[in-house]
Amino acid sequence: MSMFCYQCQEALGNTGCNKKAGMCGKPEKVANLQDLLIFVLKGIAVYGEKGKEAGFQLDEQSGKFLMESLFSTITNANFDAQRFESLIKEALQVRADVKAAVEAKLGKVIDEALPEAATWSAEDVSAFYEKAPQVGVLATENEDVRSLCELLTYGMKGMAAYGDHATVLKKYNQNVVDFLVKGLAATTNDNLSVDELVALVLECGQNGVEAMASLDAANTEAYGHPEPTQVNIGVGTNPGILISGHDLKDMEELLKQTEGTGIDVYTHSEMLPANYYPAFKKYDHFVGNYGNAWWKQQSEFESFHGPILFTTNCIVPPKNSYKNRLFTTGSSGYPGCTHIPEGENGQPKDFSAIIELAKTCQPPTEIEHGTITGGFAHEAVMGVADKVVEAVKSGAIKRFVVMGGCDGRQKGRGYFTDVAKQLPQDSIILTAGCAKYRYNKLDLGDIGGIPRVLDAGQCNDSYSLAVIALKLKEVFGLDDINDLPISYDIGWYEQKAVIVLLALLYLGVKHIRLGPTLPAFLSPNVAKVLVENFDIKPIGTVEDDVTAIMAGN
Ligand code: SF4
Ligand code: SF3
Repeated sequence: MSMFCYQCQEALGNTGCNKKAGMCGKPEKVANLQDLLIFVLKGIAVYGEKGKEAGFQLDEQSGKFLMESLFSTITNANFDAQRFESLIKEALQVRADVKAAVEAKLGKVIDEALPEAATWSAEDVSAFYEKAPQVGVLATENEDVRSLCELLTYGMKGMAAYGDHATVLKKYNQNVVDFLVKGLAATTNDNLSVDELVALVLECGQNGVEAMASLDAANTEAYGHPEPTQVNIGVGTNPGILISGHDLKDMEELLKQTEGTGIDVYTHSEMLPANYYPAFKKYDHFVGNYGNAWWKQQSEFESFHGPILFTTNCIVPPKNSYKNRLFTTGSSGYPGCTHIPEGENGQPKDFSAIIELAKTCQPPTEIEHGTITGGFAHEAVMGVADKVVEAVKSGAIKRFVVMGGCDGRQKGRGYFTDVAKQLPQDSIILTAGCAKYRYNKLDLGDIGGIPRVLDAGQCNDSYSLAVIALKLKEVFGLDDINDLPISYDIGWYEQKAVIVLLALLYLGVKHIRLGPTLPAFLSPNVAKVLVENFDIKPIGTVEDDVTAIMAGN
């Protein structure tokens, strides 16, 4: 077997990608290098855990490296083998530095037997390629232990991505990094019981809440609280730059650097919520959103005509027709596409190459026109809490349905469009993440002025939905979050959705429907634990699910 990866919803046959490339286009070489990188990161964590008893913590530079590296391995973030080769080299150096620092702190040399992740070393890059196929997911033989370790690892990847975004905005969270060390080290411990691994998975959810809270604070302190907004989905007459992904700092820099250049800026996919922030709305050349969720990018990027900047996932392997217009930055990367590096000495990133290219491009071709509504993060919803509570008490709102998460290519995802259409007029959809593109252009009306689709923002803004639920629980004087008139019907695709799911489980949310398929990495026994303890269930037919949701099941 050349590669094995089952971390996302598109895993081949809902079992695992094991050919020359994954369904996402990730080549075998990159998949294996990602496995090796995770292996070495686990080695760093083993030393970090050893030092814990003496009060050792990873310093900010190493913590940042850990988060960036995990983030790079998220589905559709980075397809560049060379980037992974250098990350592995750096990880081996970080591991050596952490080992030395821990030994200094302990005042002794660590000489006990350690997992191979902490001791393996390589003379050169060719050794990476020899080792990589031996340290993948299938190296763990027991399928339940493998399943729990991977659930934990994927949750940590999502958490690391959110932690990385917060760090970019100067909200480095040591607790998040401490948990990454604990969790990664635990996956090398063959003596942990299934119960201990389940407890770690929930602790991962707890730290996921903390990572999302840090990111929420980072985003809102830097750019203000999202406001209810009508976002233009048509185009202007100037050439444009399209910005995709989740990194708002890149958004800020791009808007600043394009001001007065005659170039317009448009958001794509998960960058849509940037339109809701006061700090960005003030720019006249910020025209609106172009296109849909990530998976339609091959046709939409052709008709956009201008450069596209990926700040994070989700990249679809580009067509040659626009590959020279595709740029990456941060944890994203694609071979043959220009990568914009960090600025030197704390300076902003330099987007001038993208701007110069944009000046030579045609304006975008309009593919839609009109507006979409969003900006209902916790502050905006809490601002009208009285109205919401009154509508629930009067019976005007019977149920809230959280339909956040990811979108994807699978045909079965039409389910979410149909559920949105068939939910009765007295229900409200709460959403976050790119899952919303399945229904955010439908005219679903409002309830007494409250739109029937309330979009909180990006997938990380699922935190807002949790804040709203906890606030409503308080207002209604309930003891159990599950007594609220809220149902969860979540679409998932990649590992950011895994941490959102674990965060919800940690908060005690039960009866979550998950689709379009249950994760391939859940073994039958682990799936059983989730069903028995949390009543997680796969989506069913649209009719049955709408009926059950409205009946509170
Ligand atoms: Fe397959 Fe998903 Fe892994 Fe890509 S990320 S190789 S589609 S399981
Ligand atoms: Fe979407 Fe990739 Fe997950 Fe941030 S952009 S939600 S899939």
